[in-house]
Order: sequence, then C-alpha cells, then structure tokens
Amino acid sequence: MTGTRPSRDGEGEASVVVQTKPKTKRPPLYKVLLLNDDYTPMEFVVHVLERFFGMSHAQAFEIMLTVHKKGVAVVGVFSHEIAETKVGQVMDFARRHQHPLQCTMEKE
Ligand code: TYC
Repeated sequence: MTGTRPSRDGEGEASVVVQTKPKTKRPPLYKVLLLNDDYTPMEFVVHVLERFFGMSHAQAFEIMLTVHKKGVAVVGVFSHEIAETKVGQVMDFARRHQHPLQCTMEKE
C-alpha cells in the first residue's frame, strides 16, 4: 500500500509529507545449472532434462550438447524452493545411478 511519512525540513516546526513508492517486492529467482563431466552418459543427461525439466527430447539433446561443449548451462529459472527441489531430484537420481553428474543453483 502507498504510505506517507511526515518529515522535518530543517528549521522550525514546518513539516512536509513525503510520498513513498508502493513496494511490491518480487521474490528472487534462481538459475539451475547443469555441469559437464567426463563420465555421465549423454543419454542419461538427456533423460534427466526430459524427466525433471519437462523438456522435449530435441530440446533436452540440445541443452545436453551445450553443457558437453561449454561446461555448463542454465536449465531453468525458478523460485528458491522449486530450484532447491530440482537440484535435489537431479543429484539424488544421478547418485542412485552412480553417475557423477552435478547440478547447482545460483541467484539470478
Ligand atoms: N561429457 C559427457 C560425455 O561425454 C556428457 C555430459 C553432458 C555429461 C552433460 C554431463 O551435464 C552433462 N559422456
């Protein structure tokens, strides 16, 4: 809601009213990053991107190749809670399949 606050302006008793901006703070967003390694099979990474990030096969293959060539790629942008959940799901899935795939998040 818009607020007002009285403010002393130097000498005497004069007071001015300053209009404050209505503050609607958007929650911060977090990038989820996938990191390259030499051992995780390409098909496994494609599967992860389809399964946890809702990508089509073609989209997933493209992003997997970007990570493979460049070392890292953003695979999605989410609220803190959703980003944390995605990272956890990917790390858990990779560990269960004994692949060293790494997934992290960082504030946008
Ligand atoms: N570099 C891996 C390979 O050659 C493939 C790979 C791609 C691994 C993306 C991880 O996030 C990754 N098998």
